[in-house]
Amino acid sequence: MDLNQNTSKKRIFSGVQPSGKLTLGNYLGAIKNWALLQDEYDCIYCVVDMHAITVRQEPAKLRQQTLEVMAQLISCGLDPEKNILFIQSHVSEHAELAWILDCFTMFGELSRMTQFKDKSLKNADNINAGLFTYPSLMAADILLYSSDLVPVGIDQKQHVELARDVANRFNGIFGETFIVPEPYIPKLGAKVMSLSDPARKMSKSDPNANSYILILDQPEDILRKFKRAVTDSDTRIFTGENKDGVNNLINIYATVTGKTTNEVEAEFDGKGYAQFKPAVAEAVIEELRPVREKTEDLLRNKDYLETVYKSGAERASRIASHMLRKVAKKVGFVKKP
Ligand code: ATP
Ligand code: LTN
Repeated sequence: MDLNQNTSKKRIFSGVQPSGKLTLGNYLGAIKNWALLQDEYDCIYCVVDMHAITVRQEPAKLRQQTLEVMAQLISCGLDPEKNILFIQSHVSEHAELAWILDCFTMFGELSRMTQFKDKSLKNADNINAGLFTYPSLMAADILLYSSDLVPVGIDQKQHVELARDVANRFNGIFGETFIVPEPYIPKLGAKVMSLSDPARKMSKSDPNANSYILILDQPEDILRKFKRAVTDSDTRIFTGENKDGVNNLINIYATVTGKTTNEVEAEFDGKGYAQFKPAVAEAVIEELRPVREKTEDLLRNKDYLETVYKSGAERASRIASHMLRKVAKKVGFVKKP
């Protein structure tokens, strides 16, 4: 099935950076929930390798991670027939529209982006122009597809708001061209915190490998990481203030098992971490097992994977090239013969 602009369904677009291996946070907070949207919406998901090179990447690793993320989108439940799944660098319209949007995005706006400020601090020796104009490329990703909704975490909301401002500015100058997108925070979905510093979110770029669970982690690693997870001196299993570590583990267990926080507290009433931590690990191991096995299968079957991202890029390109032609005409470029 091809997604087309005439359907009454709203369009969803989101991107994942192949800047590392996907974590339990990416899975529970994002991709697992995206799979629930595939019947109700027209969904397009992109592995944003062009965004990833705004910080230094090892080429061989970037290639492998890009394929891994693509495989994981599928193994987490995104059906390649129902969703368009593609790799950003395969659809050149993204770079082309990004350039045009750069010329409608103000230096001051980009300077205010908190991700730019954070990443500049973290990569002080490589504050490149791509890191600065990252949000224009993201705006291009979103606006090329007339996306209505953009599922993102709270950290990306500012970028979606910038995409809205740029869309409105362009529409104001040239007439209705872009759909003005809304950030979309799905109702379901958990914020998963770091296992070593539960005040911070679990993140694939964290230098401490014990802070995150990877979707591809082996069961013994998952068990070891949960056993080492930081909790507090209170040995009882219940949620509360200043109990970030336990709150996080209870939240993970509840999300994976479908139980409420109260049910989890009741289940472990009178029990300690020696019982609770392995139970959380076990639940996560069983949740991730089929995803890991399917990913491993897909990575062994590179031909199938290639068919998916090739057809994804073709379908994406049909939509994107139409929009780019419209934009090129509006800004005054001569029609390509
Ligand atoms: P990085 O470490 O490179 O900043 P990340 O692991 O934080 O990456 P992103 O690639 O920025 O993840 O995010 C992909 C999607 O996963 C986003 O929608 C984001 O909100 C979601 N996500 C990432 N980490 C978590 C988390 N710990 N809990 C819930 N959702 C998360
Ligand atoms: N910046 C996002 C990834 C991303 C994205 C997008 C998300 C790139 N392009 C378009 C939504 C829509 C991130 O780091 N999570």
